[in-house]
This record gives sequence, C-alpha cells and structure tokens, in this order.
Amino acid sequence: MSAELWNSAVRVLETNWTGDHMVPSRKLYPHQWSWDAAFIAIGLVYVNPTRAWRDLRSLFEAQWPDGRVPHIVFDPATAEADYFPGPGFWDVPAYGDRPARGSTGIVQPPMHAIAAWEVYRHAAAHGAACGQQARTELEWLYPRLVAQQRYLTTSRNLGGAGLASVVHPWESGLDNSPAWDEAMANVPADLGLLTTYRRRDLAVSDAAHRPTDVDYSRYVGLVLTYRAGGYSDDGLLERHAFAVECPSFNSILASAELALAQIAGELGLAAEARAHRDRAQAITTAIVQRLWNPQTRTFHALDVHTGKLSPARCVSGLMPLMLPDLTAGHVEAIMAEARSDRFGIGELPVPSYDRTAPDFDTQRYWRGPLWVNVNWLLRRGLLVHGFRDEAEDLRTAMVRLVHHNGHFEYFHPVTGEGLGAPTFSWTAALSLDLLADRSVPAYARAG
Ligand code: 9WN
Repeated sequence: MSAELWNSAVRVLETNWTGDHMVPSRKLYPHQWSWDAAFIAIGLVYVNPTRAWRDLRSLFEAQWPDGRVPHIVFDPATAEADYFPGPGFWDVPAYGDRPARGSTGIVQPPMHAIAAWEVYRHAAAHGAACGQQARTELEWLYPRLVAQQRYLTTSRNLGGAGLASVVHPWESGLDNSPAWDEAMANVPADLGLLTTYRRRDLAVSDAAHRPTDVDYSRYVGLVLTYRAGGYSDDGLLERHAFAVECPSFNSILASAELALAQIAGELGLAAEARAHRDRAQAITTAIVQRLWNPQTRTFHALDVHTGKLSPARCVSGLMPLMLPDLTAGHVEAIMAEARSDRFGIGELPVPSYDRTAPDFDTQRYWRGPLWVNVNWLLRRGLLVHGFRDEAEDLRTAMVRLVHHNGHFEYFHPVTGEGLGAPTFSWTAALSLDLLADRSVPAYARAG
C-alpha cells in the first residue's frame, strides 16, 4: 500500500508544479496559496528539496514591506477569468520587486517557519550539496519569517492582548467554518455583489460542497472594505466588520515562534532563540486567557468587536494541543474533546466540525468534511504531548483514507469519499510526510 500511495502522491506533485511554484490544484486553484505552500514543502522535500525551497522562496518574494505574506500570489500567466477574486479585483499596489496586482492583500496561517524547519531537517538527509542549499535557504528565509511574525503580532494585534486577529474568513484557511457564524452575521450580505462579481468556483466544483452565496457575498464585501482603506490595519477595528481571534491561527502563530527558536539556534543566534521561545509562551498564555471556555471545556474563536466567544465546537478548538506550554488540565480537556463522539478518532481522522451538532454538514467544506492538513496538525499535537498510540492511530487513519479514496481536497466525514478538488497538492504532500516521517518535534514530552 505504501509504495502505491507514495507514487500517486509524487504524480500529483509533478502535475501541479508550474516550474516556479506549486498550485493547490490545476482547475480550482490556479495560483500559489500561502499555507498550502508550507504544507506542500513539508512533503515535497522528500522527493525534490530544490522545489520545496523554490516554492517557499517564490511565496516570500511576494512578501509586503510591512511583513505580511499574502494569501495568494498570482501567476501572471493565468487569466483573470480563471479565478475569482483575481488580481484585478484585489488591486493591490506595487511593492518590493513585484508589480501591482501581484497578490491578494490578506494573509493565511503562518505555517512557514514550521515548514522551513521541517524542510531543513529533512533536506540534510539528501547529502552535502542539499545540506549547503538548505543552510543558504534557511538564512534567506529567517529574517523574512521574523518580519511575517512581527506583522501578525503587532499590526494584527487588534484585540490588544497579543493575539493576531483574522479580518477575513479566508485568512483562517477554514473559510466557512461555523466558528465565524456569529461574527459573520454582523457583516452586511449584499447578494447584488455576486451579479457584479461572478463566482468562478461553482463553474469547476459542486455547489453543495462549497460556501453559499450569502457567505460569498460577505467574503467579497469584506475585501471591498479592506481594499478601500488600502489594506491598512490602522484603526481597522472601527471601519471593518469582521475581526476574530482564532485558536487554530494563533496556535500556529505560537508554534511558528518555536520553530523560529530552533532556526535561530541553528544559525547561532542564541538571544533571538530565547526571545522566540518567550513569545511562544506569551501567545500560549493569551490563547488560554482569551479563547478557553471553562463551561464547554474547549477553545473557541473570539469576536473582537463583541468580546464574545463563538459557541461552535470546531476542529480549530483542538489545535492548541500543538503548544508544549499548555497546562496538563487543558491538554486533558482537548484529549477528552478529541476522543468524544463530537470528533472521535477511529477508522477515520477527525472532522472539521462537531459530528453531533444539528447543522453538521457532511458535504460543505469546513462545516463537517475532514481535511488532512488539520489532522496532520492534530497528530503533531498528540506527539508534542506524548500520546504516541493516538498519534500512530491517526497517522494510519490518514494514510488509509487517502490510499482508499485518492488525493482529494477534503473527505466525507462518514463514508470517507473524496470531495472537492481531486488532485490536491497538500493532501499528496502530507501523505508523503506521513509515510516517511514518524519523528517527533524536538520539544515533545516523553510518552
Ligand atoms: C480561498 C487553497 C485554499 C486553502 C484554504 C481553503 C480554500 C480558497 C477558496 O482553498 O480557500 O482562499 O477559494 O475557497 O479553504 O484553506 O488554502 O487550497
């Protein structure tokens, strides 16, 4: 089984390579996506370290002067009509060496320091030349990764407590998650916008699997207000209807600081390494203080405008398990949630949303289907806290799922049937990692 899965994953990554970067999938996502590039690099390094580094470099060449790493880098060879919202709609100014309209103006979860460290660790196994390349690339990326973190922890510290806010559901990577329902209800939904701006996703995928038109009109409206202010974050809370602190985004933010501590250590920057570790701890403390609900005993998204926690129990609430500084009580609570009927790891990996919720939707994107990337992060959390048996069960559940159903974008949470895009890069790349690497992050507890 593993040779077959390995070979099919390699074929997907071959198909989706453009010569400069990887696309998530040829038809539905014909540009480069930010957190996809990180998950992709983590697996691509096993078969082609040069491409893994190239993909990360190509993303960071589009970094803005303020440090933000855009959620999509547009491929100039792809027509405006092939993706909506495309470069003309975002209309971002020229920056750095990139032309105007080279990217979107929003971000995605900062998975890249984690990816850079994983790629570096594994590239060394390919011999001396790869080791030298890895060192050069790591040195190039480090200050850029630091700038990315600084942007998120300063300009996006809209709630003032040291967590980053997402100002568009697309920034979370968990687009139509029920975690945003309350906060999104306060965003005007102007369906007329979809007459002016036509959805492209429905031309290449099943409408029942995708966000609704009401969701989409709000997505478009939010871009329009951010764009009207030149994508500036100054005073954003007062003029922008959506600002949320997400437990998944912020757990990745803290884990990125830990990865940066390891990178800084490797580059001989001891003081910087200490500062990164301290920042990881501070973000962890803020996650617990702001996003933990003692009644539900899980983590939720916080609406910065209203100060209220979302009532939804989503997979994002399990993501703080990635944090080594989490107290034993919080770890136990996440484990209870992960083992409960709501998420229960068994034959299948965990779904994106509480299976027992009345509005659990087996088809629609982040409202029920299961995704390999968040399960990969959950497995990482299990390893960090020494739950080796559960981590191994989850690893084999993911491998089995993809082997039986293909490298789909997401999967039916009851039958495991593949949904969304069929040859999806991060599913393929993370399958390679799950087949190849059973090692544990350096800061993990002994099991
Ligand atoms: C909008 C590319 C991206 C992923 C996101 C996923 C989906 C885009 C969309 O696809 O979002 O960015 O059009 O729905 O939700 O996590 O990065 O694979």
